[in-house]
Amino acid sequence: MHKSDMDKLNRLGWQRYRLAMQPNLEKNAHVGRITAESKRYYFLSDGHSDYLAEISGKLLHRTLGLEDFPAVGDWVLFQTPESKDRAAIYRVLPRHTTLKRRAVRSNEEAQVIAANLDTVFIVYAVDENFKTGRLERFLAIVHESGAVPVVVLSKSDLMRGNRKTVYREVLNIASGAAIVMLSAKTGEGVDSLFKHLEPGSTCCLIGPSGAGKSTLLNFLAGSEVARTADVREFDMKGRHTTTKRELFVLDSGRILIDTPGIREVGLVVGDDALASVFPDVMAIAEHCRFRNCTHKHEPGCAVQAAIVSGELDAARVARYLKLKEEVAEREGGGSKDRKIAEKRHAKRIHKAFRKSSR
Ligand SMILES: Nc1nc2c(ncn2[C@@H]2O[C@H](COP(=O)(O)OP(=O)(O)OP(=O)(O)O)[C@@H](O)[C@H]2O)c(=O)[nH]1
Ligand SMILES: [Mg+2]
Ligand SMILES: [Zn+2]
Repeated sequence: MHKSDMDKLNRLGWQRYRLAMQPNLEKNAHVGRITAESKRYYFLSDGHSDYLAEISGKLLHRTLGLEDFPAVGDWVLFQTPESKDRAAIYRVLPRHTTLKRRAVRSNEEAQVIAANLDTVFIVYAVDENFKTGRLERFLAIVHESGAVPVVVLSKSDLMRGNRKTVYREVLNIASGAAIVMLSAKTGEGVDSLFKHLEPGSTCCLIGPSGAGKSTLLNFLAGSEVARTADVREFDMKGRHTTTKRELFVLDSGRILIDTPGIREVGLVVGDDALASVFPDVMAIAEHCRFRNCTHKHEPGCAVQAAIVSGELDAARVARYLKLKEEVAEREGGGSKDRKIAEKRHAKRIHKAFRKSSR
């Protein structure tokens, strides 16, 4: 790769990726990064030009599940055939980190939200609707991804409750993740975000719809790069203003990925990620009499004892048990996952054949 090409790729975060993964590339490989995806095609950039792209037949044959398809943030190799107006992606380079959740309507297949992230901002609004609801789920998928989670409490200008109380409530569930409270309206608190956003690093914004992800992105970009919508426009189901995942390179050299609000955060995580989210529960569970204690009704259960003594919050333990069950269920259903993936694969190949023989 020419040095000038490399410099352009570095704008997209290539340097960090190269250091982490040391990809072994052919000399003339054309490298790009996926900046957005739509149902049938992708947008990618090599730092110099933007391309509309699709995956090559060769890559299609090798994809088994949704996870094998390119996702926003992926580094890919591509060609630009003269006969076609779209670039062809023929390889997805190994991922440094992968943020995943279970696909909507729970057909159990994992879906990649974004790849090659350094940091993930989990954005929650502390306005009058503030609830810490699915925060532990979000934290779990970030821990599993390998990226660093930061809890961003947005809309601090609309906070009704006591600042300290809100902060403490989040501190109790954030399991050591950094917490930043800010307002993208007044700019208050935004400065302390920058230490989690090194130039050249990639950060993804996730959280419920309406939390203020795109507004924060615009604030950091210094211009309206993403569309936002007034909360009053939200219906009861929550209106999803951002409809696709998209990567933005800011003038400051920071790379941010905006995503649509997530309602269901189906877990695709292992026990380790769960343990990272609930270190307090795990530490106490060490003292249960039985190693395989379910913390529900066993004699000598240290977790139940800690609830009684007030050391652990009963609601938090209940959430832990629920997530643990979900993780175990998924692990048991692995073969089902594969069957669904195989079926899809066959269907996809069939379709591609029909298309090419037309
Ligand atoms: N007062 C106040 N309003 C904010 C702040 N941040 C965002 N908002 C408002 O909240 C509403 C939703 O903001 P968006 O940025 O569109 O939310 P989002 O998280 O991107 O939503 P989706 O794209 O649907 O996931 C808009 O009306 C914003 O103006 C803030 O810090 N203070
Ligand atoms: Mg948005
Ligand atoms: Zn126990």
